[in-house]
Amino acid sequence: MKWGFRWYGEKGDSIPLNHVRQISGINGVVGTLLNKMPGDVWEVAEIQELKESIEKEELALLGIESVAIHDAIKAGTDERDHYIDNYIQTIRNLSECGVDLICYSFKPIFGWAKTTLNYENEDGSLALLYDQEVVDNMEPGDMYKLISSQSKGFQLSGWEEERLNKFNSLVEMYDGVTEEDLFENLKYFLEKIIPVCEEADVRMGIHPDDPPWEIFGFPRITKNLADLKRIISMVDSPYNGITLCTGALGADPENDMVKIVHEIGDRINFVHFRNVEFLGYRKFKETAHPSAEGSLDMYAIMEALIEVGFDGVIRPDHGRTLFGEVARPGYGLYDRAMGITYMQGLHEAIVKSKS
Ligand SMILES: [Mn+2]
Repeated sequence: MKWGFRWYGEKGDSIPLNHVRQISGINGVVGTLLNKMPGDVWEVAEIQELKESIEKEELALLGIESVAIHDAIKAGTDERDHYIDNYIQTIRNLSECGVDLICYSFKPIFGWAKTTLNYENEDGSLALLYDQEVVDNMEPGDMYKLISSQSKGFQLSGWEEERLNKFNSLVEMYDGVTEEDLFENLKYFLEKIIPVCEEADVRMGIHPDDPPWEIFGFPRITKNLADLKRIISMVDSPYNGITLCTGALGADPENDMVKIVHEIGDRINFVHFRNVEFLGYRKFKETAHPSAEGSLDMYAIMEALIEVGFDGVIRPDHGRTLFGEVARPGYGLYDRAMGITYMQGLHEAIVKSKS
């Protein structure tokens, strides 16, 4: 496995790369260009600049998350071909710079949602929490206000102000778009891009819904094993793969993470390793990575990944905010650094016990 760390760039991240490189066993970072809006072409010079800033610190650029999908593609409007062409150009440009992994999601309006970004645990650490009851008493537009009021000034992916300003037109755009339509629109997109990915040697990994159920009545198509199987069968290529996010899918106790790994293991192109604690029906909080801290059996998930021969990029996903650090919610340094060391410990123990 390649051990990665999500990094938002020199201007967008609270953590300098020379700190990231001190994490033991780290291979590189999964990067982004925060200034890019969905639908923009990522230019070679910009990607190259990002790559060089990372390589200067002896780290590799292991992939990009995310290259966001324009709403015209997701909603299937007349403009979609134009934006798919742009996406294809971005794939080619990333390939030219040696990037071979793209994480993306195909979710209308709300990419991810939490109801508290800075929930204070008893020990004073901060975590993200989701409570469906809070959402049920909100209007969709209020979710933007909630997220931006708790973002500590960081620009959170999927919650850009530009999107908020367009909120009403976005809602209109998705009016009448069913789950079936969304699947069809994804298929249309994949059929166009995957041949290019094969040629350019760039693997795609679709990120599951977070939380993995419908919110505010918008269709969701990456909620569970059945959805993921349907997506990988749309275009049967290893380049059309999944980002296995254990904390996103795992927030629904119905999703058996070990079974999911065993059933679609050969199509997992990227792993986000994260634990959550179930607090009630459709209520959960993000925890430290070890199994004992949450509701998921992280040992069993790591074991399953080893059993299916996963050898791609894995990174610690959201951790708590600790030790008084000021960080993007979920993306502090300390809990993720401890998380990756725990992951490497699990990996070493499982590999050695099997040999
Ligand atoms: Mn994730």
